[in-house]
Amino acid sequence: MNLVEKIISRHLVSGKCVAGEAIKIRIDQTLCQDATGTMAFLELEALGVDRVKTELSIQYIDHNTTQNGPENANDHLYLQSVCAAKGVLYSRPGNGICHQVHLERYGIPGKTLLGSDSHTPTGGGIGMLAIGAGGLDVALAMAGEPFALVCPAVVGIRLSGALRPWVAAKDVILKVLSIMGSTGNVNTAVEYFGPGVASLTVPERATITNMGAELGVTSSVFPSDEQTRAFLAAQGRADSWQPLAADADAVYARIIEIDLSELEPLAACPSNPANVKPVSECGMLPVSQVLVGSCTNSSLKDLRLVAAMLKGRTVHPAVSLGIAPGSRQVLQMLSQDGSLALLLQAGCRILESACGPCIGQGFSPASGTISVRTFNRNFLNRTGTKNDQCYLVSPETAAATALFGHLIDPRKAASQLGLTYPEWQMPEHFSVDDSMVLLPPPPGQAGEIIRKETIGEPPQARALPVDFNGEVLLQLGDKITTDHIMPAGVHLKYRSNIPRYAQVVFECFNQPGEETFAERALRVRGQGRSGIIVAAESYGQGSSREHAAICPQYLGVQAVIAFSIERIHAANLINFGILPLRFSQRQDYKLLTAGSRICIPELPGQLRRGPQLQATITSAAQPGKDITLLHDLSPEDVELVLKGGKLA
Ligand code: MIC
Ligand code: SF4
Repeated sequence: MNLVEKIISRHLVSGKCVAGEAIKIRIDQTLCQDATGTMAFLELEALGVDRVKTELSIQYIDHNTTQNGPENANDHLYLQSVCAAKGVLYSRPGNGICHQVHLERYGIPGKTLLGSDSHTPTGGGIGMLAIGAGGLDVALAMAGEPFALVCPAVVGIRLSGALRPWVAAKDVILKVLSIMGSTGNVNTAVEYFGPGVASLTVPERATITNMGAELGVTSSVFPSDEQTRAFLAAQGRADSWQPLAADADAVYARIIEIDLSELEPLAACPSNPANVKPVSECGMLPVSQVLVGSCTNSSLKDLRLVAAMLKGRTVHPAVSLGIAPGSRQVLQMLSQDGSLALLLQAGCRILESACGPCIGQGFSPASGTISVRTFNRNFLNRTGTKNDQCYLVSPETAAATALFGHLIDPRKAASQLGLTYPEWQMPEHFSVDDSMVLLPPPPGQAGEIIRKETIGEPPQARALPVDFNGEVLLQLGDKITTDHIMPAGVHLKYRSNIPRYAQVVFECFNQPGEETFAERALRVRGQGRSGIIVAAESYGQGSSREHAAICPQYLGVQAVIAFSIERIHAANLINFGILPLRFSQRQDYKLLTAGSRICIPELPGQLRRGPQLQATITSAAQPGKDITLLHDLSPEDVELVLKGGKLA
């Protein structure tokens, strides 16, 4: 067996561990972050659960920390009090980004982790089977329910050689993205193996598994070996270690060979993480902003390297350089070893240990200028600046760029500056201090759950009609991300207020002076028709935010028809009573422009009978045309979606 199969088999509750089979697995640990956590806990309360049933559940405060207005702090009060009541650990604001802290303090090789954040697979860097999901699925896992998924086909990535100086783990995953792309990888997992694995430290592995989210895979996993043991021992957690690896004769659906020693510095160019080019071929692009941080590249290793490169130098006058350490542990150690002083001396702007600019919370670049980031997503407008140009690179490339004021290959920068590659030594002991994580009191001893006025209600379910009569609200193209559907940035603070947040569904497609998407959807709903969204390939890429289903559902959307829908988003649609459908004939897509009508008679019977649905469309181009639509729902999903979702 390969490692993914081994971990799945040990956690299997139902189904067969065979690629493509519907399975359910036991979840050992859960994590939530605050932008998805408030809704997840409102849902957990709605489920009537007194106390969580996992080995460990933890809530992190890391996304909504700018606190413009009372909403963020109100969410934090609610979360702190509800975690105490339900038996959940609470990581206070300032303690760091969920994935970084979880890796340092709570991840355990061989365990399963379900997180209400798409970058949860960061935990694969330590040999966990870590999966991102919508908040309701995480709430159900906290309630002790197994997690349902399609058993993934496992792609093996065989690493050989070792990285050369100035080439980084980020370049490995950018290489993988250039090979596998960011679409078409649904129900796939990625497993790293081969002689090159041993040379990569846990933080480097975590950078690689983190951006498996951008491939759209279910999870990414590294073996648990001597590197893993050393990392856990340095975190004072040696007893959490166990060796784990694929069998020597393990079988993979596909094998990709990567010789680490042949890699070079790469960049993901605007505006998709899979739009990868060698940095040396990007040209001397002038840059206004460089940001180092996010759950991808904010480890001690990353930031010490940046400090060493900047030592005794000043950031280029055209550049604003922001650094967000991934955790309080990282920041403490940078301050203890003098790296923080080097960064300050160089003119860096030190941000708090949180997601910050990665989710559009400040640091939007100037219009028409280039931002270079060590983050994982460069979807259009995610920085908060319209038509932004964001490049994703390694910390090595970022620091070099900050010094030169234009995008530059760090090897070239090093030779011009006479820099030798800073050696990295894993500390024998990380600075361990868990005092910012609150442990829940024993059952019955927590105080009241605090609900300020901005804490809303969990979503209201709406059953699907027997005879489906819908209208297309919007016809979209390829790679529509959940950032397009539900913008974050300045709207992120409305996550616990569905009616308010729903006003900005598809805001980026609204035209000045015209009816907004939300107004159109509510008008159609008021006329008694179901709203329909039509899209092309890879609808719902990116984040796990279930609001990308909840808010459209609130506006009356009851179906999405696309060529393909990404895994987490498809599950979120079902969870909130929206039908995920596929075209059987690609040419039908063209007919379904906004305003077209679709009737699907006797929907429950058709859904239960099989994967094909007969529908009639009436569009400007073709009145009264019969078409066939497809669904991939299991019998259980059919019943759920008909009722209006899992809460119902
Ligand atoms: C993201 O990186 O887009 C987020 C913000 O972390 C999301 C979760 C969210 O929208 O709250 C994710 O990746 O799942
Ligand atoms: Fe936070 Fe960015 Fe990571 Fe999402 S991708 S968890 S916003 S740091």
